[in-house]
This record gives sequence, C-alpha cells and structure tokens, in this order.
Amino acid sequence: MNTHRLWYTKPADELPPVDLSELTCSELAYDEPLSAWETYALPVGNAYMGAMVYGSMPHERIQFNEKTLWTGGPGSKEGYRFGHVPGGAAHLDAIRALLLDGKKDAAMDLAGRHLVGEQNGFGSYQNFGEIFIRHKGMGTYTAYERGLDLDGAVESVAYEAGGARFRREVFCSYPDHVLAIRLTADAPGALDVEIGLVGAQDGAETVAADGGLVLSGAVPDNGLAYEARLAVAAHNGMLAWGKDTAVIHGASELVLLMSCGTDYRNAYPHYRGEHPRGDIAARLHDAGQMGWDTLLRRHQEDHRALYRECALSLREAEKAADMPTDALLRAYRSEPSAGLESLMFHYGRYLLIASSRPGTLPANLQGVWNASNTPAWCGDYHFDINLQMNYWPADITGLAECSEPLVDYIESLMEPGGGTARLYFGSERGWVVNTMNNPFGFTAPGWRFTWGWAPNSNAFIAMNLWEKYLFSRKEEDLRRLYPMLRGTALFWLDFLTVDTDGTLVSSPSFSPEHGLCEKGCAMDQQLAWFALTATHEAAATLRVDEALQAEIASAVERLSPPLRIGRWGQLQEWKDDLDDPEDTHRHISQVAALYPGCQINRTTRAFMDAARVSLLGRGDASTGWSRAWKTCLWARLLDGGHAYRLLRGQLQTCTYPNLFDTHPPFQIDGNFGYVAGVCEMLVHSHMGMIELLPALPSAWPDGHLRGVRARGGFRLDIRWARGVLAEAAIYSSGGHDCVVRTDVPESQCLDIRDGQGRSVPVALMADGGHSFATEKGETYRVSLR
Ligand code: FUC
Repeated sequence: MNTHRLWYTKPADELPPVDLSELTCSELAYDEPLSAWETYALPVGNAYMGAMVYGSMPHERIQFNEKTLWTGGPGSKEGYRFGHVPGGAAHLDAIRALLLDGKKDAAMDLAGRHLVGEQNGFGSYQNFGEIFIRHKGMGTYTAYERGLDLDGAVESVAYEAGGARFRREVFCSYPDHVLAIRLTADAPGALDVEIGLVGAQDGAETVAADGGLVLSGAVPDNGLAYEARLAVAAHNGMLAWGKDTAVIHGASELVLLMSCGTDYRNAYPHYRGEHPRGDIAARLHDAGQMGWDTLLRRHQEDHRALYRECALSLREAEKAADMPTDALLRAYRSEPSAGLESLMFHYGRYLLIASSRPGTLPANLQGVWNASNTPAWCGDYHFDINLQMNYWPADITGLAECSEPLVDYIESLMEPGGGTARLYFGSERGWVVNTMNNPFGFTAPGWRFTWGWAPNSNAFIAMNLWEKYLFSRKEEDLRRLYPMLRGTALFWLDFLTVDTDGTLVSSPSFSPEHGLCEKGCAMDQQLAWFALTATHEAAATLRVDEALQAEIASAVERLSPPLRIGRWGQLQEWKDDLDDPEDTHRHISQVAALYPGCQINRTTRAFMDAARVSLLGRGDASTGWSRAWKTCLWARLLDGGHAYRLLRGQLQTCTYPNLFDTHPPFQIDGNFGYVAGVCEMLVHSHMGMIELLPALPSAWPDGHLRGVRARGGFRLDIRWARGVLAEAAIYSSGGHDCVVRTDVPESQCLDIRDGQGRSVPVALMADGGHSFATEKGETYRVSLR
C-alpha cells in the first residue's frame, strides 16, 4: 500500500461541502463558503505553474496558475510608486520625540497618518484559467478513484464506464516546463471529448491555432501580457478544431500539453521582459517531440531527486493507506493516527517542491495555487511570519534548492527596499521590507500602520538566509548571502535610536499585527540583535568589513535587552511590562528568539521558562500557521507532548480534506510550518550540537526519520524504538567537527563508529555532548553503548 498518497472515491465537486464550523481554527471572522477547489481538488505544480485537478465527472476541470500573473505594479491603472508616500521620514523624529515623552496616543496618531504606504498598484495574484475536458455520451460510471501520488508527483483519476476502463493522469514538469495530461481508455476508440481552454481575465481570448489552443491577452489593470498554449495529440482517433476548442472522436489515448507565461521579469523598476510566446512554443514543441513516457520519466527523476531526500516513518502509518484521505481526516478528529501525521509531513514537502524551484518567484500565501482574482491578502508575500514559515522546512528536509527562489527574491528587494529605508526610516545605508510585498518591489509600510509597519521583516527573513548558510556551511553560500545580511545590519544601525535609559531601541515599533505603538518591542529588539550578530559573524568568517564589525559590536553592547521577564513570569512582548495574561492573539512575536531564533535556548533556562509562561498564556487554539509555529516553539522548549498536541490540533481543526492548511481560507504556510514542527521535535542543531530526539512525543514511540539535515553540513538518519534512540547515521558533507547528544541515562554514553565500523575518538562534554572530528564524505553511526 502506498503511504505517500492522497486518495478519494469521489470527484472533488461531489463530496459534501466542508462546514466552516467544523474548523475551529479561526480567531478572525470568516464566512465565505468553502469551495471544492479549496477543500477537495488536488494540486500539481512545477513552481512556475500550478494546477488544481477536480477529477470531476463526466467532465474534467483543471484550474491553473502561473506565478507571475499579477495585477498592480508599474503600468497599473491606479498608478504605482512602490507604495511610497513621500515625506514619511520627515515625521519620524516628531513621532520618536512623542514616544520619548510618553505620549503614545499622539505618537500613534501621527504614525497612523504618516508612516504608511499607499495601496495603489499593490495588485494581487491572479487566476490564469481552466482547462475543460468534456466527455461526450458518457453514461453512468463505477469504480471511481482519484489520487495524488506524492512520490511520483502524478495525479490520477480512474473509472469504468460503458464497459471500458478510463484513466486520466496529470503532472506538472519542472525540467520541461509543461503541464501534461493523458487520457486513456482500454477499449479502442472509447474517447470522445471536447477540450477547452478558458482564461480568467477580462478580455482573455482563446483561439484554435497552430495545431493547438492559444489563450492570450493582457491583464486589464497593468497590461501584463500573458499566454497559454495547449497542444493536443490524439492516438488513433479523429481530431477536429472548433473556433476555440479541440474535438476528438474515437481515440484511445489523448495527450494534452500546456505551458503558459507572462512578460513579467523580476527586474526593478519596470518588471517587464520578453513576451512569453516564443518560449512557450519552444517548450511545447520539445515536450511534444519527447512523448509521454520520456516526459514522465524526466519529471519523476527530477521530483524524486528532491522528494526522496527525506522521509518519515512512524509505527502503524501503513494503516492510513487503506482509508480515503477525507475519511482518514474525519476519523482523526476522534482518533489520531500516525498515518495522517506522516502523510501531512510528506505532503508539505511535496507542496514545497511543487511551488518553489530555482528560476521562479517564491511560494506565496497559497504556494502557486489560487482560483480567485481577489485572493485573501492579495495572495502576496507576507513578511511578518508567513513567507518565513514557507521556507522553514526547506534546508532541514534536504530541499535547499527550493529556497533558492527566496534568495533571488530578497536580492531583488534590496534596491526598492533601499528607497523605503531612506524615505521612511532615515536609513541611507540599508534596505528594508515591511508586512506586505508583491513581485513589483513594494517594500513600503502597508497602508495601515497597525499591521503595515514591520521593519523587522528584513531581519526576520534574513534569518532564513543565515540559516541556509548554517545548514550548508559553505563559504560560497555565505558570500552570496552576505550583502543581504549586511544591508539588514546597516539598516538597523541607522534606524536604532537612543532611549531615555541610554540604550538603543527601535522606534516607533509595533509588535506584529498586535501593537502597541511603542519603543523597542521584543521582536524588533530580538531581530535587530540577530541581524547585527549574524552579520558580525558573517563578516568575521569572510574576513571583510572590519570597521563595520566594530560598529556592530558597539551597537550590540548598547542594545536595549531583547529578552525581559515580566510581572507574571512571562517573556515580555514590549520593553515595558504590559502583557495581558488573557491575551490569546495568534501572533506570538516575543518568542521569535526561541524559534526560529535561538537566543533563547537550553543555556538560558530562565528565558525558556518565561517563554513557556507566555506560550501557555496565549493558548494553543489558533489559525493554522499559528499552531504550526507553536509546534516548533514547544519543541524548542523540549516539550514533545505539548508540541504534539499542537500538531494534532492543526490536523483536527485547521486542515481541509485535501490536506491544505487553513487560516481560513487556505494558506500554505501552515503546511510548511507543520513539516518544520515535526523536524524540531526529532532533531535540534541550533546550538552547535546535534541533539537527537529532543522532543519526541510519547505518541511516536517507534519511528525513522531519514535524510533530515543538521546545521554544519550534516545529513542524518535517525531510528528510534520504545521512545529512545536505536541508531543514527550522520553523513558529513563538509568535514566539520560534530557534537552529538541525546537524552540517555547518565551511565550510558554513545557509541560512535566510522564507515568501517571503527570506534572514533570522542571527547565527552559536560552537557552530554559527544564531540568528534569528521571527514568529508564519511558516514558515522551513533548508537547507545
Ligand atoms: C498575517 C497574519 C494573518 C494572515 C496574513 C496572511 O498578517 O496575521 O493572520 O496570516 O498574515
């Protein structure tokens, strides 16, 4: 049985609508009815394009996207100034002076009027269109099943009708950049279908031309040119063209290839490149020449090279394979099962591979999938937690390649972000982003101060970049990332200001989406600390920028402490002790230093305790991403039981039957955060040491995590039984020294052997760490003695 598969016995649009009240995740009012697209259709993608397959009967519907199809940006009807309303920085000093005077309301009022961007031309991510496959004369059907094989990255629909067995297969190839669809029937000539291609933009036109269907147009808002082409190849049937359809009669196999694109190019300030027509035609030509089998083989080789890098097996997970996924999820509400828990892990990795590959924009709020022209939060790049979370699972689960688009994107934001730093923050040297960003260099604060002012976003995302280096530990990676880190540190050096106590604070500062208008909220201070210390370490490693290192060192000394313990034992969210113990807001920014940061760790017990108090205060119930974050946080607190409770709750209350995570609506960050949460429960490496099974929940007594990465260039296989380590293999890709520990009774130590089975010399450390030298390319086996 395939434990890497989602499957259903009905088409997406014939399953009972998901009732929002069954999902208790929302703390925000949401009353849109949930569509079959969102809850039951299944995704394929190659990161450029994404498609949602309904498996509808008798007619198939495949909705598709292309990641660059956006409204807004240069040329948009509303006008576009990258969100900048000139003159913001002119008010900065006055607002800061009010805050120094304790006049918070007046500061907030002024900030609300001036420290905002404008929405004009922000735009939103668009729906591209749908492919229709209309079957003629199909009567009743039986033996229906549709599924998504995560390992093969192929979606299939199978059924019987009129004595013949039919099959539809769909995949989206990254190497050949096409969406490929095959229809087959085991009775000769049983396929009688009409194919249509319909655009979702006003003014989109489809014509039958050049042996295919061509959908083209320009986005009415900004003139962005787009095109989709669909090629049809029928075996032993008759193919005829209508005005905008292809009609196939009497075929037994039909292959459809579709590719699409726009003239968007991520290049400031115009963001336009070539018309996509030539590239699309060439791709379709090449893919058509290759034929189905070759295309499929190339697609699967490409996908599996990433997908098979990492896998989780939990005891009794196979049981899940017998149950359709919607039933599995339903059953899980009353009886949690390891099968769904591991399937969700694999699905998260599948989704990242399908929505983020080199050469594409990063995965947005819905990855690459979106059926609306007015999606929630514009389907954008949100920097106050969401984009960061999208990439938490990348490097740690062997998908470093998938976070390349993030690096490219951040690099592309440095120039517009330099403008924002100057205009709003008085920083001449750095770059900044705020809460909402689009693919057109919108780096300004949002159009409301209370959610839009988020300068720590640059440091928050720089954390992803720095982590990328920590995992690979390759100097060439650090060289590439360094300018982004450096620009972030320079921003903070410029923006930090002196408080009444002589320390350096961010001002004004607003704890993400939560408030208050203050000086030095915890998250700003923590992330400023991170940006400064990481840049310092990077500069020292690369032996560059000595003067900057000195400037940073002195600023770090004067920084107002990022971690403070308040009156009820909590980790303070603000510099003043203002936290309300009843506050259950989904953002819990004050513990960013626990995860994804690591300023709070085993060696700072008092802050660990305070973080625990804050987490307990906020409670578990929340939206999908918030739960996923809390899973990671509880795992960092070494409390596997609580981390597991969060993860279980996410599956029970924030997950649709197609396993999309929901806010609601569908938001992919929770899918990715889930994967990161599982990893944090099973391995830590943020303190210069690999900790095996640091937060193993009792619900997972036996298991195996293969291919997980640890910082320092290590790849691990970890097996455990009855709640303790059975064996781990540590592959060293860089030959760096390794320190490993796991919780074992005091009398026991670890047995560490090299590839030839020889014991390696180990230095035992006070904290239980076993330190040993590694050789590049060698694998070491770790077990209990
Ligand atoms: C942040 C969150 C919201 C939502 C949005 C996309 O603003 O506070 O809950 O996830 O991003």
